[in-house]
This record gives sequence, structure tokens and C-alpha cells, in this order.
Amino acid sequence: MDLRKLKAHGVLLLNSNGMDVFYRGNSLTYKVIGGIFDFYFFSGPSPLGVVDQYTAFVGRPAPMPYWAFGFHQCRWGYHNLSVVEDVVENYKKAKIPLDVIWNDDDHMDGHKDFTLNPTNYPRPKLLAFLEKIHARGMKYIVIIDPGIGVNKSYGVYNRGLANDVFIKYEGKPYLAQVWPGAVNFPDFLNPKTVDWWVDEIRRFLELVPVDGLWIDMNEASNFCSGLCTIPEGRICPNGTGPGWVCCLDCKNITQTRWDDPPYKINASGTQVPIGYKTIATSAYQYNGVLEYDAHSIYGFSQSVATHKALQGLEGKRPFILTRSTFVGSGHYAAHWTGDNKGTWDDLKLSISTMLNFGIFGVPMVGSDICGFYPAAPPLEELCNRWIELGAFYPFSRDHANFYSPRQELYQWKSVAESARNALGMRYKLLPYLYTLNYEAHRTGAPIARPLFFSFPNETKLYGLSTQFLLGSSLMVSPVLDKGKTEVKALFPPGSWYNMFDMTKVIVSKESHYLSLNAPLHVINVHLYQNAIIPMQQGGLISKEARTTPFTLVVAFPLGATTGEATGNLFLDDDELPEMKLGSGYSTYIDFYATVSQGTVKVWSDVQESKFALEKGWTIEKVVVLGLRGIGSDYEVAVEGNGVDSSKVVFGSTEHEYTEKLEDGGDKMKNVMVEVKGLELDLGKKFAMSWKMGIKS
Ligand code: MIG
Repeated sequence: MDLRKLKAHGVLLLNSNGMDVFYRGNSLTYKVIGGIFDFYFFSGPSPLGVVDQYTAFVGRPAPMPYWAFGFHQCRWGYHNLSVVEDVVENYKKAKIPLDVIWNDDDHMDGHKDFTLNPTNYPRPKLLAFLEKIHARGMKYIVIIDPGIGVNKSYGVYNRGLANDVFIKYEGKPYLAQVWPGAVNFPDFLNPKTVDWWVDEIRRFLELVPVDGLWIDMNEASNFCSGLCTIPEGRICPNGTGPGWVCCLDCKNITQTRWDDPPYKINASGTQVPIGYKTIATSAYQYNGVLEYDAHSIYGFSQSVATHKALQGLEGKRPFILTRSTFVGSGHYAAHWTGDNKGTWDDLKLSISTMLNFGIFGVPMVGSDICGFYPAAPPLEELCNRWIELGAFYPFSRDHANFYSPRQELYQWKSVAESARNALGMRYKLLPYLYTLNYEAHRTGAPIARPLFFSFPNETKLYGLSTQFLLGSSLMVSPVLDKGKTEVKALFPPGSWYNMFDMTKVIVSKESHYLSLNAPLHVINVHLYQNAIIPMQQGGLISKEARTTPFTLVVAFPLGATTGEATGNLFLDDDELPEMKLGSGYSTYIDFYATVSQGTVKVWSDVQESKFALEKGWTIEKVVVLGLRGIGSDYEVAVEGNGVDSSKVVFGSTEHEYTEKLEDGGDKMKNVMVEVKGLELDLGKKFAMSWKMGIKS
């Protein structure tokens, strides 16, 4: 996407060959080593227009289940089930939200996909554990790698061989090495392979009722390079050295132009062959497709096959997390940004990477919170700041390497407090995040967006990668530097309300930086004017949080005597494969508010009320920000439903500006009106109004 002279457009070269891409600010150069020049231009002219046009073409972002927006805890090295149980218990004890617990390959038997280690993860105990956490609404996800262990006593491999599902080299399955030792790679372009894969996942779900699958190493990553054979008389891996050292007998393949093309792309640097530590580029996939041509879609093809399996077998909305992506991957899977480091630099980088993937049509994205590779300790301060930022990644997961010190959020008192604070806000905002997922699915709009998406005319914002928006109206301004208790944040013009203390507001006349207070436990999140945000009470598991009453937060421009605000809310049964209206299990609500001639009105319009009414959701509170004067004489009317006015409490409070105002402005008060004690049926239209009397 390119944004210049206030207009955005997009360019796609749909090509799965190796390439270098150079963007030099005003030119884009592709150096492509094969395939065809299949170019597409998306005319925008707004950033949202570009992603809408782009995702209409490559596939709309996948709908995610509600719980996927909860918090996830993972690590490599949960040696046995007791450790996992302990982690879940500790989250509960520390009162830190947790929806999903993950296993890396520790649950596997000899690193083999779809197996359980009988000693460390005995099936009956694992099933009992899953029954327990499922009853609470929690979920469980495990990893799988594409490499299938070459092992005559391994059913997955034997059935794969029998069905001829693997990528070939000179007529034989191409031999590589990953964690199980020698492996073959399934050829997901082959329909037979897809059938076999669906069947293996079916078998696995019978073994363990997992709620999603994590597909790793699918670039594909290979510990060896070239043409390999299993060494005779030697055990590989022999169990003493680290498992990632190549122990097969391999020779380089250099004679072909597919392995040694004249132009060296910057794959793993330009000094190594393009087949380095992956599938040899002169191998063949289904129907005579050369690996040289198909290399970039290996992970994509695995996402498609895995999605087919989960959707078809369970009839449920799949959750898949993939490391390797290609054009269109967002239609099938979520993405994490791979093996980052526990450093302040990688904390910063996570923002631009996340924002890019939003633009690529993969809006469900996040980085390993607190970092995957351990950096020089201490981690404590960094981990505080990382959860404060990571609590607002669309996909929010703490994950660590096998060799890292433990870094679950409860490991430090300070991190636990920051986590309760930041994730506490996330869990109140779940209905907003989920509605953004619906919008992403409908229109490609990223969940986390660069600021220029909402303010394309503000050229100052174009290069900003230290703050971002959730949807069009929530701005997150994290601390990204060690030892800082302030954050310099850019504020586009308008009124911005602090989400943690709504009496605080920043009014900006033109985009400029302000210094915000940000002590260790504070993350700055601001709500923009003209918006209505649906919130709930939060909780420790999204399933519970989802049943609590709603609050609507309405933000007008500060002190406006005429103004309007809008917002929306999408609700559905998140187990349904599709996310859409018309299913009988979904509701869509528009919220509106106006202030004009001293009268404030707030109302809703409901499409397909049945689902929301069945669920019994209510609105308990309406908060209106930015008004002038003191409110009185409220009136609430709900279509077909009375309001017990004896329970309703109407109040308005005046607040001084507490945040710094750089460009002066008149010292107007921020009046906040709260209408509490409501029991409005969310599924029914309502309308309320009151008068504002300006005190002189
Ligand atoms: O060679 O499964 O990016 O998240 O913990 C490492 C072990 C393989 C790489 C993934 C990482 C995961 C790790 N995997």
C-alpha cells in the first residue's frame, strides 16, 4: 500500500517464486526469479478502500471464535501435564485473565505429530484436565509441524506412504530432518494429501479434543539442505546433541538452474543456495509443479488443508495459527510473528509487523509477549511493558523458548498487576474487538490499524509505528523504552478520552506530540470523539465476560453544542463456521447519539434481534463524555419494553481538564453524564434523551 498526496493505492504481484522486493519511497522494484508477472492494482483511494478491494480479491479475513480474543499462554518446555495444570491454576490465583492454554511439542511422543507422550501426557489425565477446563470455558491448542517422522511403527507415516502423499525427489519421498529426525513433507497441493491430512486430524481429535491447531515450521523449515539419506548404522538424531543439527547424510544439489539460479535472492542471505534449510527447489509437487515455483505457498497450502479439516470435521469455526503465510492466508488462519527476542527493539518492531499483517489481510496477528528468545535479564520491566502493549494485539499470547526462564505473567508481582490492568481493559472491550473481527471479515478492515487509516489527511502520521488504532476510534500509546515513565504520543486533531479514567481528555487542534504519564502499570488507551463503544464488565474467561451486562460509552467532541457519535456491535454464536447476519444466530446493532440545542439523544437500531434476546443481554449503563453543562430531565423509552424508572440513576459530573493542553484552547469543563441502573434489553431498540442546562 502506498499513501501519498492524501491518496492510497495498492499493488500486488501474485507470484509464488523467490523474489527480492525493494521499496524506495517513490518506487517499487520486484526482482523475481520465475513464474509470471501477474500484477493487480487497487485504486483505493482511502487506505480502507485498498484493503477492502485487496481482500475481496485474495479472500476476506477468517472469522475467529470469540475465545480467540481472550488471552493465550504458551511455552516450549511444559515438560508434563502437571506443569500445564499448575500454569492454569496460577493464572486463576493471580486473577489474570486466561482463555487458552497451549502445548508446544512437549505433549508429543518422540516429537511426532498427532501423538501423546504416554509418560508425561498420559491420555486419561489429559482428557480429565480438558474436561475440567472446557467446563470453565477455556480452550486448548497444540502444535503440529508439517514434517512427518519416517518411522515404520508410526501410523501417520505409514498411512501417508500408502496414500502417496509426500513431496518427491527423483520418484522417492524427499527426505528432510525436523524434530522427529528424518521426515517427509506432505504435498498439500495434492488432493489425496489433503484427504489424508483431514483424516489424520479426525483421528487426532478423537485422541484429544483440541480446540485449534498451531502449524509451525511450515516455510518449510528443514534442519538439513540438499539431497539426504538416512545414515546407515547411525541413529539420527542420536539424542545427545541439540535436535536441530543436521544428522542425515546430505549432498548439495548444484547442477540445476532450480537449485542454483543466476540471480541470488536474499533468502537466507545471498551466500547460500535458495534451497538452504528448506525443501530442495528442484523437488516436485503434485502435477509436476516444481518446488522452485511453489516454495512460497507451502505454509499457505497447509493452512488451507488444516482449515478444511477443522471446519469439515467439527462443523465449528476453526482456529489455526500459522507461521508461514502467503497472499490470502488470512482467509484461513491467524498469524504470529515468529521467533522474536525479549528485547526493547523487538517490542517496538512488533507494532509495525502487526500493522503490516493487518494490511495484508491477516488481521488476527500478534507477537510472542515478553519475547521468545531470552535476552539479557532482567525481563521484569520489559515484560510489564510487553503485556501492556500485547494486551491490545488482536492475537494476544505469551510464548517462550525451551531454554527461556519462565515468563508467565504471574511470575512477577509487578507484571501480574500490569496484566490485570491491561488485560482487564481488553476483556471489557471484547465485544468491540469481536465486532472488529466481523468488520475485518466483511470488508478487510484491519483490527489493529496505523493511525493514517482514520486520519489519511494527517501526513505527520504516515510513518508512525509507535502507536496504533484498534478499529477507527481506540488509540494505544505504549511505553517502548526502558526506564521511561512517560510516553510521547502523537494526537491527531480532536478530543481523546482516557479509557481508564474517562474524566481525562486531551483536545488536540492539530496533530502533535504530547507527553503522557505512564508509570509502570499504566498503558495509555484513548477513545476518539464521535464514537460509541460497547463494553462489558470483563472477567477472567471470555465466556463469563461475555454474559455480563453492557455499558455504552459515547464520546462527543469536548464541549460541542452540536455533535454526533456512532458505533456498532456484532454478536453471534461463535461456534458457527460462518460469521454473518441471517443465520438466525446473530444480531447486529447500530448505536447513535446526537447533541443539539441542549438536548442529548442516544438510541439504537437492531437487526435480527432474536439471538441477542435469547441470550438475555442487557445494557446497564450509558456514559456520555464531552458534554457541556449539567444534565437533567432524562427520559428513556424502549420499544415494547418499559423501564423501571425507580431504579434508574441519572447523574452528571464536571471535571477539570487534567491532561496537558499544548495549544491552549478555552478551559472548558468535561461533563460526564452517567445513566445507571438500566436494564435495557440489548436486543430491543431503545431511545433516551435529556436536556443539558448550561450553568453560567
Ligand atoms: O525450531 O516448536 O517459531 O514458536 O516454540 C523451533 C518449537 C520450532 C519454532 C516456533 C516456536 C516454537 C518452536 N518452533
